[in-house]
Amino acid sequence: MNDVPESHPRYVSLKLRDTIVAGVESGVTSIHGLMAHGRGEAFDYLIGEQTQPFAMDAIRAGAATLLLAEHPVISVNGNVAALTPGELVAFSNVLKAPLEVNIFHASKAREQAIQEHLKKHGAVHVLMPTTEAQLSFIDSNRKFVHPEGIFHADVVFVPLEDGDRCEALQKMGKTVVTVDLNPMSRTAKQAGVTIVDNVVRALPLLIQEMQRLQKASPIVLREIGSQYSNDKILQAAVQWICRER
Ligand code: PTJ
Repeated sequence: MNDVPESHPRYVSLKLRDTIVAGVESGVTSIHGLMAHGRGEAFDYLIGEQTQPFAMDAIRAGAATLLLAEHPVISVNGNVAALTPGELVAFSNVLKAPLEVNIFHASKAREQAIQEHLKKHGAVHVLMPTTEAQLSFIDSNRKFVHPEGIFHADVVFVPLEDGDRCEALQKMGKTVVTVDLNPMSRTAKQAGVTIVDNVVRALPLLIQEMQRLQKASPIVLREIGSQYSNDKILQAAVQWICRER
């Protein structure tokens, strides 16, 4: 970004806007991704553009859930690929889980662009959608998955998800951990763990938390999961948004 000085009070937010615009220009992000990003910006403004305690609690539960998983998979769409490519690769290495490209707005070219973008940031292997394996209960492009990836997974990390696939994954018996700045979205309500935070802040914290919990016993991890209530976390987020200012 050349025209906005670092001292600008909205610098971080404007820099993220530039990153998502660059994502569209390079063919990684859908044009619709700009609208999704704007929606996210509005909610981020309302939560104070900082990671709040309800997000930290969800990050802890999300880390425990992912560490307990037998076949965790990280689903990547055009927005997340543009905003956090390096973090996604680091996350995949720490969790020892594959990255899988899965997009809502169908485009073979964009799927390829996302795969190449992740590889440029250090990913060795990126799973791609196939027609061999399809999710039930869903009609959109997101039903096309990889047989050894999302199709086989018991826990799926799906940041900036659409509610339909979240519901389909749950119906197929999979646990969903999501990141969504809108605590009222269908995804936020459907997921097992919803981190109400900006993905650019949440991912590094989730990686840190997984590293911290990596040596914890399954009993400790299960205990973290059993004490967690997604409904309460979403309520806390809504109350925080509606607080008196
Ligand atoms: O690459 P594709 O084709 O898979 O498309 C990706 C988008 C994000 C465009 C697509 O999944 C979509 O349309 O999503 P929605 O239904 O608009 O939902 C996006 C959700 O993510 C909204 O609830 C936003 O508030 C939220 N969101 C947007 N930006 C961020 C975010 N949450 C966390 N961090 C963000 N940076």
